[in-house]
Amino acid sequence: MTRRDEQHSTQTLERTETERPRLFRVLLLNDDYTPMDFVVLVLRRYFRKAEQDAQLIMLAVHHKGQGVAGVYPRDVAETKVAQVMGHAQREGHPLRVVAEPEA
Ligand code: TYC
Repeated sequence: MTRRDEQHSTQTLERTETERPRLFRVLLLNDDYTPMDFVVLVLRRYFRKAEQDAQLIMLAVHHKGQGVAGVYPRDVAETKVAQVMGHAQREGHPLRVVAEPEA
């Protein structure tokens, strides 16, 4: 709906439908040096994966080059990227994690 305020010529757009917040995929990227056990630990601690799921995701990333660790609203996804990158750097691992918008 459109409403014109004649004195200030402002326009207010009202919408009855509410948009869902965009979601972001957090991707793990493969490298040759980060230990497999560290990637599994990351998937368990930061992405709440069970041991077997964490192993499968880690191996999929190892073989395919990248894989989805989880899907979250933007602020949550960005926090997880920062937490995981910080942890990896403190341990001296070159693990890379990125967030990208869902299609
Ligand atoms: N390719 C690593 C290795 O052979 C393991 C690995 C898996 C690293 C997933 C990063 O996101 C990653 N030690």
